[in-house]
Formats: sequence, C-alpha cells, structure tokens
Amino acid sequence: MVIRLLIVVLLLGGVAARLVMLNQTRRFAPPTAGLDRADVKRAVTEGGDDVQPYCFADDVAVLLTVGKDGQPGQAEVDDNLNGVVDDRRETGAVGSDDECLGPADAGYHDALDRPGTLSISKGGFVECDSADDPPRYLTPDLGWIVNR
Ligand SMILES: [Ca+2]
Ligand SMILES: [Ca+2]
Repeated sequence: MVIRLLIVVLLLGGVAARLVMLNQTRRFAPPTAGLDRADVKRAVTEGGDDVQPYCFADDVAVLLTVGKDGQPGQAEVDDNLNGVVDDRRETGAVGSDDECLGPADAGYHDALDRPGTLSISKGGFVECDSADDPPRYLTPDLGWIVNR
C-alpha cells in the first residue's frame, strides 16, 4: 500500500513539474503569429506617406563601397595577400567595413560620389509611384512587403 501511494505521489510530482516547465517554455517562446493578407493591406493603405512603393529598375547600379575607413577592405591590412596594402582589389573583403548598397539602402546616394566606390552590377528596387501597382512597399512598422 505504501509503495502504491509513493508511485502515485511520484507520478503526480512528475506531471506537476512537466506542467510548470511547459508554462515557462511558452513564456519565452518567440511569437509565432504571422501576418495575414488583411494586415498587409491595412499597413499599406493606412500607412499614408510613411509607406513608400518600390519598383524594380534594371538600369540602376549596385555599389560596392570602401566603407567608413576609406580604404578597400580593412585599412592598413593586405586583405588579399598580394603584397600590396589597401589595393583596389581588396574592396569588399570579408570582415571589412566595405558595404554593398542598392538604391533603397541608406547611404547609397552619398556612395555614388565617394572615391573608391565600384559599380558591381545593375538592377535594384527604386522609389516609384503607388499607381503603378508596385511589387514592393517599404513600411515603417513591417519593413519590406512583397506585393505579389
Ligand atoms: Ca574599408
Ligand atoms: Ca592587397
């Protein structure tokens, strides 16, 4: 009789511990709720001037900049191990402050005039008129929204 009572107490203790653990896990779990189409439409239509439509343009440059240190790759480092420190071929070196920028990125227009900036490709999203049924919107609350 005592053994049965002990087994029941252990089982109830295990169930209680499991319930406490599940409750704590749920509290720290990331939100899993997704956006539905109505949320997206509301963000776009009610966002007003804060929502910017973007259209793809195949003639805009994608830039590779030398970053804030003003030198290709890491300043004062021979990133590509060719014996020349800060040569142009180091632009975009991994681990450096060099940046790849498209027209929608902050600092793009300043980078166009900065010495050492390279145009590495063409094509990117640019601001356009909302009447064009743009493929993307940039919203302050949700970030990028793909329209189709
Ligand atoms: Ca740099
Ligand atoms: Ca080098």
